[in-house]
Amino acid sequence: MNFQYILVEPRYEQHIALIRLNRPKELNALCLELMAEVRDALKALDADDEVRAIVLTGNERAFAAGADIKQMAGKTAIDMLLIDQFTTWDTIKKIKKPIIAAVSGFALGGGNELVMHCDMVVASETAMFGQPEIKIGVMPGAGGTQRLTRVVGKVNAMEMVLTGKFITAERAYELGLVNKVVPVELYLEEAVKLAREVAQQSPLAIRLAKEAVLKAYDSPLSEGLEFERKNFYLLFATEDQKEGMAAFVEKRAPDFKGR
Ligand code: DAK
Repeated sequence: MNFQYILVEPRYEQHIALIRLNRPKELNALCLELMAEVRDALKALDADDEVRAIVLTGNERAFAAGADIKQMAGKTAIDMLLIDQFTTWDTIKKIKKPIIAAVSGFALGGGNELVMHCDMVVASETAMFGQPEIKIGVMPGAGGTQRLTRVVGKVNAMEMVLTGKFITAERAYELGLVNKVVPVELYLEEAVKLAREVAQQSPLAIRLAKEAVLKAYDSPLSEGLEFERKNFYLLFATEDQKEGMAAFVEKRAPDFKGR
């Protein structure tokens, strides 16, 4: 897959794909073209049967320092409306395969929002997270006020969104924004390790379980439980359920086929 602003390795290793944001001079600022490439790459990987987990990363200095301010600066409200970036972000939100963010350096504004679109996050000790939009006269626009608040709670979200202050990886861990914090030389490796653990499971079970966890974000408990129940029953229609349980009984490793 050839792109201008990202590097994509669909076969990074067995069942694991890697997407690397690649505008290093601009700290991976998320220009519209880059976001469109991320969307297209994710869609292609989602449709690729060989891929069971996707790792999304930047470089050591920056995951992404936010939307491209230079590209946005002169825009009017109507320009922004007509550009309709929400469709791109909504497509990313709907990717069915698990996405693991490997974050080092800055994850700011839209960068942090992109991290929050991922399912798990491994951060390097040098990672900094923030929603600094307030400092340039705006506010988060890709779910920052909503997703952040659900994860870190009202007062912490208020502090980040209203002051624009960055938080460290350690603080992000305390607040539940990231799964683990590791030395900088290990962040990608650890994210891939996590991807490997996910990729060993039944892809169908992973898909329905991801769907069910995400359902908890925007539905009352009773509706979420109902949804979970249906997905649970559905998995008993898969060959992987038979294989997984037979393997347990026979004391061997399961061989999941995604059927
Ligand atoms: N946009 C464009 N260029 C950026 C950038 C950004 N967000 N961040 C950094 N750069 C560029 C710098 O301009 C500089 O370019 P040159 O001057 O060398 O040409 C280069 O990257 C290196 O940056 P610095 O020289 O500033 O490096 P420092 O280490 O001194 O500072 C920094 C690093 C990350 C603290 C600083 O660059 C910074 O504050 N950057 C801006 C962070 C920020 O405000 N981010 C939020 C942007 S607003 C939406 C979806 C998403 C969004 C909105 C709507 N919809 C779906 C509707 C998102 C909005 C945002 O993210």
